[in-house]
Amino acid sequence: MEGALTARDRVGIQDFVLLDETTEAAFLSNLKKRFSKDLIYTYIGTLLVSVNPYKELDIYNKKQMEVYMGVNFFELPPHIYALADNAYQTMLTEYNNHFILISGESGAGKTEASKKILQYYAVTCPSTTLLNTVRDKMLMSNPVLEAFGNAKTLKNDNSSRFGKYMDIQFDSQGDAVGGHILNYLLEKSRVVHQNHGERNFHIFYQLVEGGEDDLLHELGLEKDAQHYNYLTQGECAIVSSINDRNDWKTVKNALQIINIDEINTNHLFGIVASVLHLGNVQFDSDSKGHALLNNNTELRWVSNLLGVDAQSLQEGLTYRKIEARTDQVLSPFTIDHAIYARDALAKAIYGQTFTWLVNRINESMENKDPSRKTVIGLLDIYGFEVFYVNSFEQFCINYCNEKLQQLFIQLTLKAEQEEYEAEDIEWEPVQFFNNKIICDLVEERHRGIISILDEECLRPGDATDLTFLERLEDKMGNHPHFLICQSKNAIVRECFATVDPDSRRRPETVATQFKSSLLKLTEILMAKEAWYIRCLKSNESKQPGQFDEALIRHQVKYLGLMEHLRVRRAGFAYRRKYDVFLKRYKPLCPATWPHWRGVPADGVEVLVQHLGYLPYEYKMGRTKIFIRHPRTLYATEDAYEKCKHELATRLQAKYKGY
Ligand code: AD9
Ligand code: MG
Repeated sequence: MEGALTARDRVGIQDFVLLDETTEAAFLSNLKKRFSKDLIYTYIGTLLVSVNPYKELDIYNKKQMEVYMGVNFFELPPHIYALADNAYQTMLTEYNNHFILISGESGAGKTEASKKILQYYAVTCPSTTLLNTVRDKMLMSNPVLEAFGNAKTLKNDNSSRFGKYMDIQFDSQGDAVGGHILNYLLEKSRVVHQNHGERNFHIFYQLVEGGEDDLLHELGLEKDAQHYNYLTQGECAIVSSINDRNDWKTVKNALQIINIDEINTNHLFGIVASVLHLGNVQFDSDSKGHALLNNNTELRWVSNLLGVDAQSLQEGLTYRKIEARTDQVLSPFTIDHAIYARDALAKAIYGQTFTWLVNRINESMENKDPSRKTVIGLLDIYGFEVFYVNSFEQFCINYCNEKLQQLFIQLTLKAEQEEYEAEDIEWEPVQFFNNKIICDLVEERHRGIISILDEECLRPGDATDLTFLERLEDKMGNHPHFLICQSKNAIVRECFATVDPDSRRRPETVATQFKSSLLKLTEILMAKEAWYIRCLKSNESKQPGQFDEALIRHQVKYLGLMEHLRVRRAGFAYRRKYDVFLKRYKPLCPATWPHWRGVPADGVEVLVQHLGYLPYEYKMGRTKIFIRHPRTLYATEDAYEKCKHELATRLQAKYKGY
């Protein structure tokens, strides 16, 4: 009977912690029920699970933002705005730094989530005209970085091909006063090669499709993507979900907002065009098998647009310079070498330009006010991906995802359980799969894949993909998680080392640099309070309303959501050191206000007894109080707000006459 259905029957449960049973089947059934009602968000405690709906939902607007502003987390239906607001409110009351880790596989909705959070802060934080410009810059950094750093892949029409960590800086009033972006390893190989069904970075198509006639004329470009070798390998220059012409306008406008002036904008498009021309440079072979340029036109455009000498450029593409004792000798390339040199140049130019853009964006968002600030960091990286053929990029991307999973495990499953033990809280351990073994396989010194790769790259002589594979098999063929045989990698060539001419140190390979940058990122994140959004991909065909149960079950499993739920359910949602808890809430009890003379733990016990906490609602640890449900804390917080208000009114009345 329809009328007898409870809200729980109709829309499922808003927080998995409240499920009757913690089986995978119950978990999936709840997720599915909610998804079918367009309820894509569900909590596990304060963790937000999000399922990609692949359709526009009317839940992201100013009105909705206002509903969630300053409201306690569990009082309203789950929403990404609630998580954003809760992190923000905690930052303001506790004056500490936070980060929001958004994870999930390629196409699960991470980038969309990070944009929604940024929009939330842009609209809801208090503002002044000056600060509005900082905000606009933060918002507009997105279309620019997406144009240059995102591309259509088989998994996602707008796939991030770089990792991004963005700090949003707030002053003590909660105004957003600045921002800073750290970017991670752009997938440069895409500039010169795309798999079937994939595209190059969006900006190339935007320029060719949307660029004004005058501009294209100046850049020597045809208004047709089919004309360019670097744009046609994937055979899908036109994508129905992408409007390159409109995006072109958005990007041009965004470049202005982030303070890239006209001269630099022209240089920027000149570089993009030069890459397209470079891709059309072709070589013939002379009778000795040496590479010759078959036509000078494209090369002249490149030299023109980059402002470099055409002769040197041509020599660079067809000869290797060998430094003899007193002289330079030119040794001719074969066609293969020439193509390799051409592609390497295109990738290097594009990669450097991307870094340049990130630096400009950072300058434009820089916080000019030196006073103290707190930050909320947003982490949106490339999601886990497995293709038919996987190369060095997938290795790096998936390694990055394993590292973040390790961080999640460290902070939630491991640290949480260790804390209960350290605080003498009675606890039944929850078993979980620790992926540290996989991270070690990749990054361990001397024995990990990256170390072996380094050795091969730096070994003089005849290192090839095959010798690398042999070394791997030699060293770790018996390792239970050795994955690598499937990778048809161009690794050794990709990893040519960058040498610092002033340094005699052993040069670092791309893989080692990436490993170090991830290590630094982990340190940045570990120093902050964490919030998690776990994005799930609903189906592989990007269709609205399709809930592919097997696909989702798989993600629930590898993201460790069931284990997280079990720890959350058995554990405590909130904990604070006794002195911190007492300092805040002591006005709520006559025995602790204005001063508690004994040790803080006793004061807290007196205080919570006075507030009527039931025994199962909290536990007293060695140094902290643990509170099981957030609603207990919220009731206390509400009482505190009321009490503060009454105290202020009383003080006002008292001093009115002075
Ligand atoms: V990747 O690892 O960068 O390849 P993401 O970032 O996880 O991936 P993205 O946010 O780009 O995925 O989402 C992919 C597509 O799903 C978007 O282009 C939207 O079409 C769709 N999407 C994702 N989230 C939402 C949403 N909350 N509402 C509507 C969404 N559509
Ligand atoms: Mg993305």
